[in-house]
Amino acid sequence: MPEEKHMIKHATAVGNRKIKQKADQLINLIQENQDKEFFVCTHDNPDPDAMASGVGMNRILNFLGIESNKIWYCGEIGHPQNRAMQVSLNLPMKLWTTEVEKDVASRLEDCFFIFVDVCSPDQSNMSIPFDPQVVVDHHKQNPKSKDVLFIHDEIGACATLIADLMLNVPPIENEENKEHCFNHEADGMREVCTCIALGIKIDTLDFLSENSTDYDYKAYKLATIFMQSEKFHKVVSYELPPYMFEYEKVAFENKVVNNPTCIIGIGYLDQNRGDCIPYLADKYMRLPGIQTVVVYAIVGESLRASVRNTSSAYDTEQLIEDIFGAGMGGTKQGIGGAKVPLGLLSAIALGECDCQDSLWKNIKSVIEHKFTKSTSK
Ligand SMILES: [Mn+2]
Repeated sequence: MPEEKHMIKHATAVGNRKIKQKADQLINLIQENQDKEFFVCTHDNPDPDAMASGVGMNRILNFLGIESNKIWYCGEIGHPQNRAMQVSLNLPMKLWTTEVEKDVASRLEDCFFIFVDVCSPDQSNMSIPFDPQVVVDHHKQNPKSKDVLFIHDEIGACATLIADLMLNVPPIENEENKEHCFNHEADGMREVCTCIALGIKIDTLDFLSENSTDYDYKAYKLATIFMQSEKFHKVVSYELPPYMFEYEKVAFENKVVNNPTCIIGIGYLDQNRGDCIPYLADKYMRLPGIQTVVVYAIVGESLRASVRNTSSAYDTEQLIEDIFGAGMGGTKQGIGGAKVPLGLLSAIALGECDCQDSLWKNIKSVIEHKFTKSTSK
């Protein structure tokens, strides 16, 4: 291991030319704007790749002398694994609010936006409304604004692009030595490596996703050499709150299995227990023969759902649209979700009127009907 560490210290890149070409531009742009306030932002409901990319981008900024120690997001960090990552690594996730938005809007020319793992405020999963100056992303989409430095390759994880950028930042020389951006001995770098390893592992589904590449594997291997193994494993085998086990029972009793599909209505969930939905959706995908899962529940004032699909018989995005309506959800490689505000009916969901049972029954039959209709097209 020590030998490997020594070797890595002088490693220059993950090797992706698309990134090498953009690294200098990024550094110049950051330096030209060093007097501005930097906002590193990611998509709504950040996942491990989004968080890792934000952490790595902050390291680059700090290395270049820019103060930036937050990762801005909207939505929530809901999935228990995502929360485990935020908590065990003490990540500086910062919720974007209307107050922040007003404040920023009043001095927009003094602000510099960097988007990671998302490319444009026009996307349905990006609620921070300002156009970024820099985008680092690995998804298919392109930023709408032309006036943006777009650092992009369609590979397994955004964290891979970020690790590659870190390795491409030229070292800063002083009398004693050369300081590298990707220096595992620097403050906080072991946490950065832990995040990058987690982001890549989880976003590439352990390198099984269609778009994962050797670059992802190289960056992952590099990060794992310096990561904090204990924290890494704590996130990989994340703890589950006790209520998860209770809702496993509810799901087991309510499931409608029709191989290869499975749909499960959970009923009403407390606002802070919405994480049951993606958890159960992932779990039911492991039932033999199942290729499509929809798990839904009423959470607070919305109907929320998680969708998983590996079947080529239906398009996941279409399935979500058929059931929940256009613009109500999103998907990426067969993993998706939806959130439909209940509007007027919220009063019932919140228990202000006495017909919670019938509201649930009606919603359940509508969803099941639409699901059957969409999957038997
Ligand atoms: Mn990603």
